[in-house]
Amino acid sequence: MSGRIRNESLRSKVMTAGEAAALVQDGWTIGFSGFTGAGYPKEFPGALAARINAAHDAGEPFRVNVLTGASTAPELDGALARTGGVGIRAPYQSDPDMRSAINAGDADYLDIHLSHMGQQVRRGYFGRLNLAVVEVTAITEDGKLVPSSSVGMNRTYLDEADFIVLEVNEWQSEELLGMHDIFYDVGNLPPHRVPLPIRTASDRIGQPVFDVDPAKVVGIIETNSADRNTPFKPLDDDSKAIAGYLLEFLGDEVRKGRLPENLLPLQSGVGNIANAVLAGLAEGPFENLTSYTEVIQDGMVDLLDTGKLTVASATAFSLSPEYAERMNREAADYRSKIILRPQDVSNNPEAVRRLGVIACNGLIEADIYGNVNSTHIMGSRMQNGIGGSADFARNAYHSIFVTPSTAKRGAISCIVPMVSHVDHSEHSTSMFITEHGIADLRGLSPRKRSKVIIDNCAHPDFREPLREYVKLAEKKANGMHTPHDLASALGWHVRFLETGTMRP
Ligand code: 0RQ
Repeated sequence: MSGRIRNESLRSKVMTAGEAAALVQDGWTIGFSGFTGAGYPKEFPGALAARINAAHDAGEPFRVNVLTGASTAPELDGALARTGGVGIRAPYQSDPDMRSAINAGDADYLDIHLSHMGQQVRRGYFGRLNLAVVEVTAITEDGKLVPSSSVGMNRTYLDEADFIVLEVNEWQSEELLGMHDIFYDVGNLPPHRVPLPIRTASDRIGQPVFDVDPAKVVGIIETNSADRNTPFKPLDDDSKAIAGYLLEFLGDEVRKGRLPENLLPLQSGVGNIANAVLAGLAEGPFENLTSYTEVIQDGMVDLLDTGKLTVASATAFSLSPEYAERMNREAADYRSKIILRPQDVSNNPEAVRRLGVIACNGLIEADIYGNVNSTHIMGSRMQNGIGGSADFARNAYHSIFVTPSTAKRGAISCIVPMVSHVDHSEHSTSMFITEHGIADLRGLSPRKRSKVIIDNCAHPDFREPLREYVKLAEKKANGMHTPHDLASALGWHVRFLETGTMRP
């Protein structure tokens, strides 16, 4: 037994993952820890998948509802999705097998703003939370839980679940103790909410550990397994160009006196482009930056190392294997500069608005009037989910969206006449950036927006077809505020589905 379980009465609850999974009943709703490949339970999900498969082999029904912080890893989302035994999945995923289960209509996916998840669980929208399965770094002598590499929904799941299984993962550095900031009052439901006392990204307002009711803990599994995040792709020319335009824009705003020299707290979305933007900042002129974001990617660790970033506040790490090892080795040094918070604090609209966060997120497609689709391929097929993008985009000081101008080797234009699904409406978007340039939408009416989006952001091959669409729409529309030709507005998507390309 590892020395990580320091509370004597809890030590007696150690068991195997198989023994813990045997406690689960058909139809249970389980709240798992885990956020972008960090801090998810490593052994319990596999054992539960085996239990579900065995039930199915015996001709018995067995389904569980899977709630998490956000996406996890193949050992959790993948393993459970492959059983065909996932009922509801919420609030975010990015796993290929889970995506297939959702798009096959087998698993019911509820794609939910990450900051809203806590109140939805507490109000019982998913029914009773039967079990919480939470990875921790250690259990203290007085029975408190030291969080691991993500905080996510853990506070809520530990508080709300009938039963709790803990995984104590020795791979996580013990030096993480003190990095987390667990604020409890944010979970109060209306009309008992209190102001969130965050005035700067570096404010600590809570405690470093989770409280837990030991009577609810039914099992403790000891593990020693690494978090599994996908490594980032090497920076390509398009990502570097996008980062360049963003830095130029920020520099201009400082020169015009509209942003302070150290900018405002940065939020950077998931994905390779977001990581490239961070790499650009590491080489850029800005000093004393802060970040108030959802995940800490490799690029943000580099920024901390250069000293250009003074503090990074988030809910989880989303590090490549190499950077995760480094974080583990040097957690004691990073502890003063990194704060991991519950996701209803990291993504809290009140904090995002007060701090004036500069939000930068990826998209699947944007339309000529500024609406953004972050989630659906060709209107119907779920990619990942909205995640925290709208928690930030809707409330940010600048709401920037970045994307390559085309997808699928140029067959798809990411700038389209009308988005096939809306996640962020025109009212929440203020800038688009592609490898061709930046469309600054501030102060522009829809028709003026369409001109700058097409001229500055669309791929040159799609600019004329987009202008032709605008001409047609202006002729056919029943109003000139946001002119559309409803008969052909989604024609590009239809053409892609029929021919494999949006190109005329
Ligand atoms: O498909 O994987 O099959 O090659 O979508 O696209 O270009 O690799 O971009 O990794 O930055 O992800 C919006 C999905 C972008 C992400 C999205 C295909 C493309 C590829 C991925 P393949 P890229 P990224 C919270 C931040 C929502 C959640 C969020 C996302 C795959 O950013 O999930 O923002 N966002 N969270 O080929 C068809 C198009 C396409 C397309 C791309 N128009 N049509 N396929 N793809 N555009 C806040 C935080 O703080 C973290």
